[in-house]
Amino acid sequence: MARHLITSALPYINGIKHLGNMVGSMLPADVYSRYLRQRGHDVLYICATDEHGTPAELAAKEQGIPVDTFCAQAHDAQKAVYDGFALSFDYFGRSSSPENVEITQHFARKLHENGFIEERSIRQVYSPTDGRFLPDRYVEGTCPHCGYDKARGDQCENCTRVLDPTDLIDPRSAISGATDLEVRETKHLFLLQSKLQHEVEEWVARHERHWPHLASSIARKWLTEGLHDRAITRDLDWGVPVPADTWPELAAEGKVFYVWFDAPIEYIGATKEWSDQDPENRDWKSWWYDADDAVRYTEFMAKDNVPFHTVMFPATQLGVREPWKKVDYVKAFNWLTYYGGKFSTSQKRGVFTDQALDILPADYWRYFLIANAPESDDSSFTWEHFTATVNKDLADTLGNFVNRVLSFSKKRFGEEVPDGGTPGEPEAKLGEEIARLLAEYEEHMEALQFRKAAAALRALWSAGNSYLEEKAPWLEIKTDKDGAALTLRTAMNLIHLYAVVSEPFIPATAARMRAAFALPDDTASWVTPDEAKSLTAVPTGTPFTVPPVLFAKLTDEDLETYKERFGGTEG
Ligand code: B3M
Ligand code: ZN
Repeated sequence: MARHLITSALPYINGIKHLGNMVGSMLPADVYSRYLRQRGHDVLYICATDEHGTPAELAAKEQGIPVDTFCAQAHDAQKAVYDGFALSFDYFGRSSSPENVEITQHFARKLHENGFIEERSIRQVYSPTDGRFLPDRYVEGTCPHCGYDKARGDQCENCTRVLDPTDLIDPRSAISGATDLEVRETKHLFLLQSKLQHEVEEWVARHERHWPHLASSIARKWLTEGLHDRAITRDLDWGVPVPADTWPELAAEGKVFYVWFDAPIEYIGATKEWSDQDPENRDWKSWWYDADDAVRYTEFMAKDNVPFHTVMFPATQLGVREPWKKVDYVKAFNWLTYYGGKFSTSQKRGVFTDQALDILPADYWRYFLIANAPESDDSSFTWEHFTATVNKDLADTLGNFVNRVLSFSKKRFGEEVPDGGTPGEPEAKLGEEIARLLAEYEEHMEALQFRKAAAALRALWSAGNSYLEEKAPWLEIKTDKDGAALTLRTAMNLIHLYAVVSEPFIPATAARMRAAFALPDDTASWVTPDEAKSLTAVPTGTPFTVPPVLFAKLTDEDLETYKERFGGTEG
């Protein structure tokens, strides 16, 4: 038994996420956590909403409510969707928590003590009308290169040139449209990442060979470009305040830390939130502090988040000069596209997680998304592919098998698992096949190869179908009643095995399959390939019930309805 710390990238607070976000972070983290728990490991799966930053402030402003109220509501709304997806977080926290404030400030003080933070003056655009400094992207104006009149202060969307807000002609505030902008001098804290470059390089070199290529190649690229000193404070009302004991002047000016400084620290903060709810029994520090050999830490994220987790956050952790746990394995994902184009939150293109649950239960999505996760490359969501996969794998191969076996047995032998005597050659062959596929499934799960694990699971389901076709108990029963009983008893044992091993992917359906059998003490957490071979976990005489259809078959009409509602064309 090992201790596994698992985190998935913290979803930003403004708005419900789309399926692409789900498959690139939280869902695979959940599948992996469930698998490890079943295998008897001590698992702590932590996530949280990432609540600071300008977009949250602006979204609150748009709704005309205070930003803390906005975040509290938006947190609950996201949490409800994740519950709907059956994500088994041990804790889902909030980066605006007092715990995160405390630990973020502690990190900043330590970085300062160790000479990695410096105050520097910069010139920044100030909007008297808005009463605030404007981040670069909130200054708009005419591009000096191409004349585009909606260029942003960080970049011109039209000619893609990188800009400084002071380059813009006729600059205005993107928030209010105000044109009375000024450039003011203001002080900020800079994290001297350049001083940590070598240490980060060494740390990456020691770890990257265990990481998937996608993660290590991105880390390398960033290191090659060099780590630059970075401003880690902002002039905003909402954020972790700069601690007054260390920087009284900046604190008095109301400076807060930049959202990307406090967000990764919230992995630790949220663990403390979890611990603070039951301090007698939970010890957050044992997961994070001096835990190098005691804990294995796996992070899940989409590729755009990789630089922050493989380079910047490790730099922060190294600079603190305290033994904070660093990531062991970075599971990174490419993009899930919608008909080959971008899922887009701002353009409302694609399928959002709350909408998905309106249409079908979570297990349909969980299975489809993981079976098609953008692991080695981008992958594309289409309704055609989704409905075909649901029908073939879930409704036919798994659902139909379960229903057919249980209802036929009930009809011919009553509501208890029939006897049928000693297993023969076909059962032995099936047992071998099941053991082989289960070993394959375990191997892919341990290697965090989710698509391959899904394929092995599907193969396990198929093996049951082949066995059933071969034995054809509906014919067998006419000439050999015991033989048919043996076939059905064996198939029911497969159903129970499917319930156990499908749990990480389709937990609700797995529970229904397991509950079909009235087993006295059915706590079996996992079945090893060797145990699976004999197919005898559900003994003769066990009462069972026939569950309602596990997966509905989706019709052509359903397909047309989905395409019409969400748009199903190249983007
Ligand atoms: N919230 C970025 C994102 O939403 C960011 C991840 C934080 S992980 C510490 O993609
Ligand atoms: Zn331009």
